[in-house]
Amino acid sequence: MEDVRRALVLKDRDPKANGKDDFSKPGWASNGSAAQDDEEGRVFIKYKPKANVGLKKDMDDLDAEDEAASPGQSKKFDVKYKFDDLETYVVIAPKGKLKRLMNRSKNNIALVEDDPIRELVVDPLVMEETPEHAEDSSDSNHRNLQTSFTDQLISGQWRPYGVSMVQAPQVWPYSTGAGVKVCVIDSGIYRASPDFVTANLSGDDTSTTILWSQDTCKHGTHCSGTIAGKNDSIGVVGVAYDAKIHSIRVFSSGTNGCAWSYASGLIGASNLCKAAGAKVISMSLGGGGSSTTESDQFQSLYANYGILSVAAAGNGASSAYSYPASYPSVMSVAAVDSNSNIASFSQFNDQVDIAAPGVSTKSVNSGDTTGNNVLTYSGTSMATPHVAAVAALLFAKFSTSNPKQDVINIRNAMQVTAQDRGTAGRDNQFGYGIVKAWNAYQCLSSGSCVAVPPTCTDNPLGWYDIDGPTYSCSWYAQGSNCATYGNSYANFGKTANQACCVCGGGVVSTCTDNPVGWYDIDGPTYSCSWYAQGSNCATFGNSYANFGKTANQACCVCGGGSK
Ligand SMILES: [Ca+2]
Ligand SMILES: [Ca+2]
Repeated sequence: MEDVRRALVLKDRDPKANGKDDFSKPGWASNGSAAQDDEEGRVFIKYKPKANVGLKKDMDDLDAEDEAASPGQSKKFDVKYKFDDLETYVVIAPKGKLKRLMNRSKNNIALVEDDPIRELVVDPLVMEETPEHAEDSSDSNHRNLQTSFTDQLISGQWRPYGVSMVQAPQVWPYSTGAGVKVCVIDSGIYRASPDFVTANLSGDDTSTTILWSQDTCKHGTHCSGTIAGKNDSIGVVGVAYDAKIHSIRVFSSGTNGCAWSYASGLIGASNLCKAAGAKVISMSLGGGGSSTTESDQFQSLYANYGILSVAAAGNGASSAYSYPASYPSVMSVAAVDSNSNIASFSQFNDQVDIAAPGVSTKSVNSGDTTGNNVLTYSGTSMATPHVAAVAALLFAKFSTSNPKQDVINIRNAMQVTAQDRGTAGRDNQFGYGIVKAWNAYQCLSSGSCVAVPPTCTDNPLGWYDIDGPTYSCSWYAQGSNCATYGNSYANFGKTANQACCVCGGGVVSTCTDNPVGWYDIDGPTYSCSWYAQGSNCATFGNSYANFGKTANQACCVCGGGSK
């Protein structure tokens, strides 16, 4: 039954029905010269519903044929990951062999795209160690309109200016982040630092040699210290000093283990964060290539699991997008200095959500056994954990039995109560402004920051244009894509301007999925978006109930909901 019901809709979803090879988008895949066929490619291969067995068989068959032709010389498909929720393999193989697979297995393949590089987002020119202590506790930092903050040395412990700027001390009488787990995907953590509460640390090793509890790069430890440096008489105090840190080390190569990783590594790490029960994922990293697979992962974590992902906007001093920050489901964090001015390096674009302190930020120094030899770094990397930690303060106090609503409320509260800077209202440098924990706390306490479901949604949800899933409403919402292409490339009977209200042309709906984020008993793939496609609602809408509802009851967009 399973195979039948998924197979029934293949015709509707098959991009070949449009006469186009949706999965031939990567330039090398369709245009590569013969000379490039021997180069290795690393790609996501998304299979069609339930087509994983067929795809794997085609890979195995090709391997066997190549081995027969060149015994001992052939290069096999190297499967790095299999992400069941995303129905995706991550595969390394010569590009020529990948093209042969795409041709042979085209009935099984929904999408092939490159697995892009992700790097740490710290400015190496402004790293310095700060061993000396100078007492300064003159600055009380209690007024919202205040814009200048200083590092204070209080009873032997630094209270970095950023901790004061984000209003953490005002919230501490009510929440210190206790019980909330923040997952830090980075270069590991120096677990032995006396400035961490060892019992609050956990992690996952990504190999037998890449241990979460070590950090030769110092970056992950610095970010973790901003979140959960112990409140004592040494080192620094973190924004949410009782929060738990779950460390996943994805950077291990290059000088000091401080080089790059892949989007697929990030997806794998984020799955470990989810499994560990994290409410927040902090990612002080990014890269320029967007990925449908990676975007889908963070959207799923947000909408289906109530996990807030926060990432660095980038240090390129340009308007370039950086991913994962620039996906709509991820909060993109810009950096400001101790005077609340934008950092010269901070990237600016229409995906920036919020700003936080990230210039000359003091935090824990990996390898320092005293806890007092603190390290000063600058970067949107340093801004990111400030926002993650503010979210932890709020999750500790305002979590309910409805995590999907909680995450919407908490993100909304941080954005609407941020201190506006730069151009009045939201702008591309600061986003909504500088995150302020006490403002957000008060707003949530009063009930006035509870987010109402959006009155306007993409219709149909999950729409993408005739060239395939890459060209979704999220894609059209970026830059000038709507203005340039919004009336072309219709699909599912609608153009982007008609389908995608987020980019200004869409349909205002008074009907929302209920509950938001519903999916059927077969898992998150079979969401309201999936049911909204083709004839899925009509065919399957009364079966596969989950969360006490069928698709027709939960998904108004496909005809069964609370219109
Ligand atoms: Ca401390
Ligand atoms: Ca502004």
